[in-house]
Amino acid sequence: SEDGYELWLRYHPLASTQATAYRSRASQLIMASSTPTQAAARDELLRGLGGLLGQTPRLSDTVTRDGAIIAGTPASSPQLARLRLDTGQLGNEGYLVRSTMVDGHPATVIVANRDIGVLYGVFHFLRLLQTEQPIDHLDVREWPRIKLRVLDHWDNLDGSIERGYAGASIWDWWKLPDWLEPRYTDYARADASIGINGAVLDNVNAEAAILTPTYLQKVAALASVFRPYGIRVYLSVRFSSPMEIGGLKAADPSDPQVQRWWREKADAIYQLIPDFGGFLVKANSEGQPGPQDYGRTHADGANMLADALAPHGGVVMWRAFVYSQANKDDRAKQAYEEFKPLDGQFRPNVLLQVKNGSVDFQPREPFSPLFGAMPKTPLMMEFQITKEYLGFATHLVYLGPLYQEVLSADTLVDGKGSTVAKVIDGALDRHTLSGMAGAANIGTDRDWCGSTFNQANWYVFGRLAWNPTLSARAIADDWVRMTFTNDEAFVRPVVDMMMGSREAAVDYMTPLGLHHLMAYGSHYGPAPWDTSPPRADWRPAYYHQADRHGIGFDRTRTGSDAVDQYAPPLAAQFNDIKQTPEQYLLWFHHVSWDYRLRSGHTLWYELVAHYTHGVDEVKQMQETWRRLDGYIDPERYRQVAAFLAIQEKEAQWWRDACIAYFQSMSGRPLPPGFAPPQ
Ligand code: GCW
Repeated sequence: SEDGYELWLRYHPLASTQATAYRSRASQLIMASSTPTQAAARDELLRGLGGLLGQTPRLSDTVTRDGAIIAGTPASSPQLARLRLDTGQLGNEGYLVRSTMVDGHPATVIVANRDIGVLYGVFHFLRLLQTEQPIDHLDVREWPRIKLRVLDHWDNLDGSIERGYAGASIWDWWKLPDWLEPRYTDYARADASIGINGAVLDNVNAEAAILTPTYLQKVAALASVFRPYGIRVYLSVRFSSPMEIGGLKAADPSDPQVQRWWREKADAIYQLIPDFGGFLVKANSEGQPGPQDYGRTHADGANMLADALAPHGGVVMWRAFVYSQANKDDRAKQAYEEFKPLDGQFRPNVLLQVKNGSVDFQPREPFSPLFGAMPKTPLMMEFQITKEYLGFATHLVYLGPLYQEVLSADTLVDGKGSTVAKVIDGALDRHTLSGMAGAANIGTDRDWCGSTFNQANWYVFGRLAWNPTLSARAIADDWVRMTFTNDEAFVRPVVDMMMGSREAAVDYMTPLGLHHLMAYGSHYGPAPWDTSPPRADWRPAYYHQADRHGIGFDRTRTGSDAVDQYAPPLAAQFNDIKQTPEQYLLWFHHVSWDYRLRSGHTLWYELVAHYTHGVDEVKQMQETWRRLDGYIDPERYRQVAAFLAIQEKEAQWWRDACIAYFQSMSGRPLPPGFAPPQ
């Protein structure tokens, strides 16, 4: 049945003409399977070819006919060694997929320096078939631009997931380590298929229990499932763990007893999990304990953990997501203020993990000014894949354009072209350690992600972590073909719909640079009026600042001066209302209702127009989908249709609620053309 469990790895039979052509290129398979990774790669290839082509190639030791596939490393395959292909640039994870002659026969080779590269190459080759690409003259050379490509699971040990909208945690802690769900392997396959090589298993709001021997056995069992797929496990750790499970009185990073506790804990972990990745830490943020509790800095805390992990090759991913009530002025400034002065103070095995924007995973934020501001520290990107602020499971919002917008943004810190992508892939400041993390959207729902289209967000995250310069549209195109069909009449409108979906959500939720208007707590639905949150910086009015005169957060030099956290040319641009891109207008400026935008219309008019346009876009998406009935299975078709209807209803709710509320501030009538019919 079409329940979405297969994700994009649907090896369903291809159209017969394609299949016939491909079969002649898959006549034989020469491929070792003596290591777990080799076996995983060979199993995947056979499974994929069997499903797509309705037949599997004959396994063989030598090439005896045209159309063989040879896959492996020069070390594991004498045939491949003899070809002397240039694998220099590939590193440990890269691969080649090439059409070439072997022993007088045309053949396809999948070659890498390490087994894991072969597995990645196999997935690439299968993708070419799934998307019906020509494979007669292949010359693919791929390697990841970013070293740590990690999913952060915000999974609690009781099985719930913070900001998870796809069921419970897929980690069944009760039955681990003795029962290994087959689902763990499918999870690893899906991750490996897009190059994800790390998984942080537990929530950043961490529980000390994860570091007890009982849980570490369970973690080790998961690590053993993931290992053949090139995925390392990491753990979120609670900074005060030495107190909670170690019996110490404090967790001060300068206390030798505390340092010893962490060293011994790290040693114990590596006894069980020799390739353990390291720790992720949320400290002194939203009530979590941290080094500042003892008057120490983030660097002191991170370095203590880094020293414990360093002998084993582990890393610390220290989060920069900090804000506090004490900061009355502007929450958006705090991370930069706390971390920038620490540049150069972190150990070499520490990465600073920075959310893409300076507030919190909003539908649109300018990139965080930390990117480019700490050249001596490897900065890791943190994206959110789960749609906490973007309609949870039901709204169709493809996040590729959001990720791409941030990655391609120019920080200008080192002249033109100093993009965020170049900061995080290490190219700009010559870091060898680099990383990109995504807060996962995965749960026990049959379709993993709560909706079919949410699967695309897991997919695009992985592909961009592998290469942050890829285009979101090209990735969407691959995903649609793999997930649904190669029929152009379906692919084109659906890709267009996906590409426009994020802007639609921005329009019906928070257009023109507005942010954090969501209901307190749930973050679902509009509540710009809500004064109930106990903290000022949790109240929407803190962000929108609407009054009789205007709306928007003044972050210019006459306001909070957050603009000066950016490189001087950008700071100047954002400081000037005339030069600020309108998509960030109310992020940086408090603007009068009658201010004229580039269109010549007033701000009030444009605000109403954007909200209305967002709703219209969703109606358009529904219209597109209505025309596509019959191209795919009825199960998935119907669910998407139903979810789009929910989205339309809620887009309308957002629009009406926000306009009504802001109208109570602006006192302006609805502009002509937008007034409701009498
Ligand atoms: O977006 C906010 C969420 C919290 C989350 C926090 C964080 C894991 O509302 O649920 O906690 O960010 O990223 O630490």
